[in-house]
Amino acid sequence: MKCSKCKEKAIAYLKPYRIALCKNCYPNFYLNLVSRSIKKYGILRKVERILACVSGGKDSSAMAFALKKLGYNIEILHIDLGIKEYSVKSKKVAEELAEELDVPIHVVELSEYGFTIDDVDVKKVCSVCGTAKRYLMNRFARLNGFDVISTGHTAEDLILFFFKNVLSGGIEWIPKLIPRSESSDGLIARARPLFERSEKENMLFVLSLNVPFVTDECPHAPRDVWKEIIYDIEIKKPGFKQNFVRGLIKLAKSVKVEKEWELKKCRICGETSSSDICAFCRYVEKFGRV
Ligand code: Q46
Ligand code: ZN
Repeated sequence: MKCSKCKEKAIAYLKPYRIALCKNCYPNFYLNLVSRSIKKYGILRKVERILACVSGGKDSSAMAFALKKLGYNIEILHIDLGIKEYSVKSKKVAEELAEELDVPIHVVELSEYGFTIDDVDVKKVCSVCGTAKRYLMNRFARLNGFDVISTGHTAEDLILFFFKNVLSGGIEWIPKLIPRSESSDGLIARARPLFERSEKENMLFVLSLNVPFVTDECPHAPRDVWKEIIYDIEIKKPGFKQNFVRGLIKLAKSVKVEKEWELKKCRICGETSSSDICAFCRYVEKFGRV
């Protein structure tokens, strides 16, 4: 198979775009797609100070790399979750990426709060981990004057989030699917510049440019049947993920939520919370060693 642009050997055929691309032509094609999403949906602005959250996985590495190449003003945040060798490798990758991009890196250690993800002895470890990451990202961005937090969420992540929440009756979350939210009440603006990109597109980008990323999977990651279902649909209906996610954004913008959370300040840490004590501080109490 030959590259549709330069006739060199192609690394992949991208069905949704009906194009085959080689290692040299793919990165620009990908960067154009990311740039188009950012502009079309007003996801980021060049004047903003952006905190790019890098876990070390291919998606967040692709996000930080693409933003820097497109001329955005990023600094990297890595959260060390304390998941044995996985966290050691992830932190190393985030540091390598920062060095390669010549951008500042900040590392927040979850252990400084008295526990790590390996100490969490409940079934839904990922739910505790997700809360901890969101809390630490927001706190760091707020205390250090960042305008916006950028994450590597993909089209698959948004579709999974939608299915899981709608199936459990949680439609009040639908407005949160928008690719850019603004800062309010101590919550810093959030941006998902890769929301139209698939994991495969991100993987091809990091591989074609040798961007550092961890290949190991988190040992706590559960098997996700929904992800397999989404892949099956994409095989039978190429372009499904992109079309679905664009539809989701329209839905997210049009849904009016009747029940608004009453936002308070956590009595322990002072961060924005829907209850007197925020979920993170409750975890610190539950899992903390001190
Ligand atoms: S790091 Fe944390 Fe993931 Fe590991 S414990 Fe689950 S949520 S799987 S992105
Ligand atoms: Zn708190």
